[in-house]
Amino acid sequence: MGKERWVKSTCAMCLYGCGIRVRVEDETVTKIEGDPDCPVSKGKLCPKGNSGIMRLYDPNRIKSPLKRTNPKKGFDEDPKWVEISWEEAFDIVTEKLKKIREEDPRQLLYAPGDFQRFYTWAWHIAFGSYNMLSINGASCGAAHHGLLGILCGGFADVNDFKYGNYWIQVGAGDGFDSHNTLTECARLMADARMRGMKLVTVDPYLSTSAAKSDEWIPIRPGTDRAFIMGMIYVLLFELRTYDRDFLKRHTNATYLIGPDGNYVRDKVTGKPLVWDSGTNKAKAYDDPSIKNSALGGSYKVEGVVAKPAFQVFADIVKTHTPEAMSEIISVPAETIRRIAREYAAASQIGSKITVEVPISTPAGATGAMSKVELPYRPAAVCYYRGAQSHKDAVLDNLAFIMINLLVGNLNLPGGHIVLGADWRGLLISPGEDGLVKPEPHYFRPTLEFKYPPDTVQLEEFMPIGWYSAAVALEALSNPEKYGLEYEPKALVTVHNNPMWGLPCTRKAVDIFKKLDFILSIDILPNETTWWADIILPDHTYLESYALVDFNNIWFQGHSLRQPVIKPLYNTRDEVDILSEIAMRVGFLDKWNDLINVITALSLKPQYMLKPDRVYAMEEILDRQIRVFYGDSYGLEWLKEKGNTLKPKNVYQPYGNLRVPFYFEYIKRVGDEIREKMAPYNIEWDYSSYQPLPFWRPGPLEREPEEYDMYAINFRGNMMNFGDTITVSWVKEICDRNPVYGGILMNKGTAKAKGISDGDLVSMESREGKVTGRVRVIEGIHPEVVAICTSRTRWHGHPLIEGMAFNSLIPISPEYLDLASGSFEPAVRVKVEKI
Ligand SMILES: Nc1nc2c(c(=O)[nH]1)N[C@H]1C(S)=C(S)[C@@H](COP(=O)(O)OP(=O)(O)OC[C@H]3O[C@@H](n4cnc5c(=O)[nH]c(N)nc54)[C@H](O)[C@@H]3O)O[C@H]1N2
Ligand SMILES: Nc1nc2c(c(=O)[nH]1)N[C@H]1C(S)=C(S)[C@@H](COP(=O)(O)OP(=O)(O)OC[C@H]3O[C@@H](n4cnc5c(=O)[nH]c(N)nc54)[C@H](O)[C@@H]3O)O[C@H]1N2
Ligand code: SF4
Ligand SMILES: [Mo]
Repeated sequence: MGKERWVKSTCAMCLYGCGIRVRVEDETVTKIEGDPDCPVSKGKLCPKGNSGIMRLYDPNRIKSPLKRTNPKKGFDEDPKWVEISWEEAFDIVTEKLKKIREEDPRQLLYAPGDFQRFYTWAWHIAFGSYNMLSINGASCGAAHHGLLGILCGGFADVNDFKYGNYWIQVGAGDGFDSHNTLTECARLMADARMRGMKLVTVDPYLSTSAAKSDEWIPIRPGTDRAFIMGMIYVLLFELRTYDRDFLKRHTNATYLIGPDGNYVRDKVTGKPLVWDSGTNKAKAYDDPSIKNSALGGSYKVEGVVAKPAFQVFADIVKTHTPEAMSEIISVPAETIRRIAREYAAASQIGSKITVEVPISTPAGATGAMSKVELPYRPAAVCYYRGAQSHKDAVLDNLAFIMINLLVGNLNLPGGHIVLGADWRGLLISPGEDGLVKPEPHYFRPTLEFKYPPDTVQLEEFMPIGWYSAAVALEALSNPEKYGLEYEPKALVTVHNNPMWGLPCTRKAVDIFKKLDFILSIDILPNETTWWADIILPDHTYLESYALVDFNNIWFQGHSLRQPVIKPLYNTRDEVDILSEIAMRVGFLDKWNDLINVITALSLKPQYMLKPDRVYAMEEILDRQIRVFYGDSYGLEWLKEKGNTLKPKNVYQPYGNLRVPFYFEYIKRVGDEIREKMAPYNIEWDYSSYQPLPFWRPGPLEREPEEYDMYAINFRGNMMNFGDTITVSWVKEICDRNPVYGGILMNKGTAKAKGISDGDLVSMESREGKVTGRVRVIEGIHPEVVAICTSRTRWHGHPLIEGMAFNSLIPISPEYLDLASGSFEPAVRVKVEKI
């Protein structure tokens, strides 16, 4: 054995960042372990993290800049790559992008995807374009992130593992497969289950979570909001169990709503009014003389008949009986009732608990703890992509927010924990009318309305929306309809695979075909790089730097990624590449400026990047660390230490500010944008700018009957998107696991269709057709076929063998939510034996 050393670093085999230690022998990586000093990984890693060696040593890595020599593009056209020098590559890229920037910078489309270096998501803004062709965020959190931002300045969420006793998991893989940091959540979930926490999973497919639950509720895809509305009916009308004190003191549920759906305001002060049933008078919401603010009833105030927001909601809920919802979701009404009863009982409304909480200061966590008494709400609903990323995502998210708010469990021990995305935590500041200030866009300011729009994703029309490439597919297919007055000419992708990840592959292909120039900055060949003119190879995470602070649940601080060996090939750091291009094309000043703001260098002007120099990653990080931790620290200090993570307080961060129960802000924003767009006669759907949730059928319910099945796809714990299937060790395990193996179909359904395990079938939707092999299983809803993400990759890398699942997904206004930018990722199909 040669010389051995261990290097601390941070995993990047998924978007999170567990602390790792890496063994290097003779300049060869021979083992990756969890770093015992990292409070997230605590010395353990998930399978993806363990397999990182094979990412580094993947023989298919892009080893030097590549130039396409076959000008014809298509999945059946070999690009005929030739290796070129960095100098030649930069010359070509510079010439193309310079011309475009001089002509009209909006002609650039950008597709970023690096969650560990979020400032790369803003590079195109420095270039002069806001155009986004990455689907990241839009296909999972288009409405989720925005609504949590409006609720309490948040971005993501999870239930409280530590104190929860009853966890309802709807369309999410927390603790088992996906969503929040797997290593950490699997450990916390196991501890909670050992402690006796009950787990119920609502999922059309017997996911790992469902398999490990006390109860699995197989639901029809895209109908989860109806399940939740049915539960709410039971809470309000059958059990009459909800946290009245929380609703009155911490939300706007008592604010009076007029017939127009707006707050009824005091004529003089403009403050929203509530009804004081103690004195039978309307009073300003913050009037200290209020004896008992009313949640129910109807009152004549300021010349109109007004109702407390809670009553307005109760009136909506009235029609959502468990019987009515049962038909929609294909789950018995009695199950909805029983789950609602269990949830209400487990919530322990009115109870308190004394817990140890970390002491945080505005500068960050201190590491010290203190004891506090807090309301105790040990039941919560955890939900993510499967539950709410659908056509009606705004309404879905409102329903899920409501089921948690009703028992008053928001950011309380045992309850539902909303989190910020990075080192800043929740973005909480006082807003209007006693509420937290709505922050629909965590990462960048909202674009103002503008016609004609600048962005292909029509961001200017969507004040609470995500920058949604799904909307871009629609707009670029119908540019005149939306007033787009230019055509995109180039695409730059960075750590992103839009040709795979975008829905409606046919439309993605149309866009790619029309582009003059595609640059991909990647490490491996994939569906997107196949279309590139130039590929610039990045280092892998084991060869590069990053200061990781993304979306940590219980800890605040940073974890350092550093090279554990010298780069194996003729590769360069992705950020260095972006800076070099910015310099050559002539917008380095703007790019450095954005880095200053996004990485917080601007907090200490002496560390800000100057406009005229390319800074290497090491230099940027060294400055960042000094800004956060003081002048005498820096990169060398953190290389030894690995991380600065300390426990953070997640409980009751909103203090005395209220959170919305009635999302008056969403309604108001909808009214405003409708008014701004009216003069331009743009065909647009404003119907999801709602203050409260309700059920209405979506496109899945409207498809022709011949498409008799629902197709969905799911992540497995081996998968990071479709990405890790290219890691040979992961691939080997997946190949042995039948549920990663093909189109999963229920045994009874297969029998009725004359299909057997292993049969080749076609799967056809209104939009497209694919073929694949069926795996017959018991654990799936009889109307559903499910495919693991690993099998939705189909091209580019030798280890990939799957079907272009996304080519089945139609995109048109019918399938889009034009408030959030969400789309319907489930699809109605017919499945036939070939
Ligand atoms: N291990 C791992 N972790 C990850 C990622 C990863 O790829 N791998 N990706 C990250 C990203 S970007 C995201 S968006 C999240 C996604 O995190 P999750 O939302 O947890 O992941 P999904 O597998 O997309 O969906 C969760 C479950 O929803 C189910 N489902 C599908 N349709 C429906 C439906 O209509 N109703 C219900 N109730 N369930 C449905 C699927 O069967 C699946 O079991 O994970 C993040 N974390
Ligand atoms: N069929 C299907 N489509 C989906 C989803 C799904 O579950 N199924 N999920 C949707 C969701 S929620 C999301 S967020 C998106 C995710 O979509 P993407 O972010 O596009 O997904 P990835 O597969 O992670 O693609 C990232 C690409 O980055 C490259 N890469 C990996 N490591 C590095 C690196 O260190 N440097 C560089 N420069 N490149 C690297 C890999 O080649 C990989 O193909 O997909 C969406 N689309
Ligand atoms: S959860 Fe993500 S960051 Fe942690 S070990 Fe697994 S792949 Fe790596
Ligand atoms: Mo995602």
